[in-house]
Amino acid sequence: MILQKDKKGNLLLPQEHGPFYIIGDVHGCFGELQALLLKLGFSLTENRRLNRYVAVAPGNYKLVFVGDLVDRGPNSPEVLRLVMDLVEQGVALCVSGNHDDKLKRKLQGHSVHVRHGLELTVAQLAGYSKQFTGRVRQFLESLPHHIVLDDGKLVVAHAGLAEIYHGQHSKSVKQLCLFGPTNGEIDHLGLPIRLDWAADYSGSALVVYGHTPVKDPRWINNTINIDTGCVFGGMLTAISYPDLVLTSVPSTTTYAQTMRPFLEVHPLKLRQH
Ligand SMILES: [Mn+2]
Repeated sequence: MILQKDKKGNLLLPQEHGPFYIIGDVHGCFGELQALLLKLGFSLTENRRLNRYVAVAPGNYKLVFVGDLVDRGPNSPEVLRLVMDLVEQGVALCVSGNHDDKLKRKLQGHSVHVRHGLELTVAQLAGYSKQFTGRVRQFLESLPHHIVLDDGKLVVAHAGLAEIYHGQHSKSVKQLCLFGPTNGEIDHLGLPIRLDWAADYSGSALVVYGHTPVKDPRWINNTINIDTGCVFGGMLTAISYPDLVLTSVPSTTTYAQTMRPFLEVHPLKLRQH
């Protein structure tokens, strides 16, 4: 696979037409990720001699992860190992989520608040070699904040992205991709108030994203949120592209309590597929 970047380093893969399976926030739910990949028809083995996972995709499908591979869940290091191996093998692409970005800064030696599940990831990584954490740091540093696929018809960004920023690269676009727009205010739980960019979206590209847990995958305009809160006791969801079929596996247990309630899907805004 040729990774094309524009002059400013943003990842463009317009020649990649799919088909894809795009996967929502995993947050260290390794067992559920394995179960979802099996359900999608991937075969997954571990080559112990090379210490690598090997996946064989059904047909010519590739995986695209919307980010937030880590934190809160039971096994972030193995999720990282698997996704890193699949990206190396050309079977998967991945964009950065806000949790991945924070782990990257932690591994780079920056001072970050170790909370919101990062404390679990740090403890889990303590059982791994320095070589492995170095590989994780390099991998996280390589992740784009969004990717443009299929001649611009598909955009994947962790928190979604308004059309005017598709293919753009700047510090503020990166912030939007990782966190989504906020209005600068704090709610009663002390969390930033998130604005619903998707409600105003009228772009022609399909935008697939995660970040804000929803009870069911949420279509609004030409966007879909597939973060169905696996780590919070929901489901891990994939959407196929271009045929837009949803596949989910339930989480085994509630690994973390969400401070925000899951967003309910507004029936009038539901798009049927
Ligand atoms: Mn998340």
